[in-house]
Amino acid sequence: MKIGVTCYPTVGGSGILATRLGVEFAKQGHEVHFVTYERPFAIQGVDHENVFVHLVSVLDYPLFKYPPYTIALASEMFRASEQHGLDMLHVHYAIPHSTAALLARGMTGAPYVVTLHGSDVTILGSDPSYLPVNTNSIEEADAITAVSRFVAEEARERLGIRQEIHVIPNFVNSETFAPVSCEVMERNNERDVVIAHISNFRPVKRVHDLVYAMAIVAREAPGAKLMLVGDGPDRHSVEKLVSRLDLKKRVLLTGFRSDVPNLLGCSDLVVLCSETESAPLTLLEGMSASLPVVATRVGGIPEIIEDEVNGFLVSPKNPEAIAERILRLNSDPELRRRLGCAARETVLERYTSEKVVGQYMEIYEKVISS
Ligand code: GMT
Repeated sequence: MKIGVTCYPTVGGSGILATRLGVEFAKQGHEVHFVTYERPFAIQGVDHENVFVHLVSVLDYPLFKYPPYTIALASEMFRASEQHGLDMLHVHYAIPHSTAALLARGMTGAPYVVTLHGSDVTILGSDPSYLPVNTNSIEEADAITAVSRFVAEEARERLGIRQEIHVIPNFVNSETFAPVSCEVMERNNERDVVIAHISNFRPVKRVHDLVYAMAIVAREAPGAKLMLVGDGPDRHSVEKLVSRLDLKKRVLLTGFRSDVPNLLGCSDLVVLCSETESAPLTLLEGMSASLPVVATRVGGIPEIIEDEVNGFLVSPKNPEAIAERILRLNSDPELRRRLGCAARETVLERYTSEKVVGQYMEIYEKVISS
């Protein structure tokens, strides 16, 4: 099969998921053509057999305040389809990718599948500036998928989508994200925990809540450390808060890291305190590494975490609740072990590439043959 894939190549989980999925199909012998404005981050510096990248070039012109990216993308989709005889397009994140795919299908006849990831439905997708065109471009797709039941329900409620939406969860490579011993840093206090948070530091992640929680944790567990991995708009203000709360010795901001599996090997638990999430990859990665997780009871997270069974759920915007769960885990290694094992079991049962990738292929086969 020849599959065109469009996503945001260098920001966010939707691009990572799209690239992971494309690479999995390429490994199975399919031809995968990424149509994006940059080479997708996850394949930078790596040449995969059967993987091709078509870069979208956007002509700037003094007349434009906003260069029309959607037209440039649709043009590149058209070119890639014509030159390589693509069987279909799979677009991740509806805005503006499904609109470009709809335009391209009008010219080539190639069907398109759209995967809804989160704010393409909620925050952005339902904003009046995008709503009618976004809804129409999703509704017109040959198949629609969503990464959680939460996103599917939001698409029905907020966008009024009536077509069937197939819920296909996000996935991890359970061998890449496996329990490993700590080799990349010194663990000089084995008694208190190392907490990991990995994100793009967008306001929706509420990283400040975790820093406030850490101030509470530090009073009872002076050896506990927090490792904040990643970069993004809130990083600077988070750094300032760490200084203001006198936590510089306890909180390490690593910046962006490409060796997350190793960092998880040096961690005892993962915390995610977002105000909304559809199906966070970082949670699945921590769970796959057999770590207990503390996460907010928002969006699609309760579809993954069962409170006190394979992690802890807490209410959002509540540093005290996060601190309380961290302290419980800190003082009870057996609880950490039990939740961590259950977390890995959950991943192996439902969220590995082996369990998930085939669900997309079934959809592709249906849209191509109909
Ligand atoms: O929707 C967004 O805000 C951005 C999007 C992205 O591109 O990273 O994130 C969403 O998609 C990811 C991949 O499916 C999910 O892991 C994230 O939970 C989801 N983010 C939100 O819903 C905030």
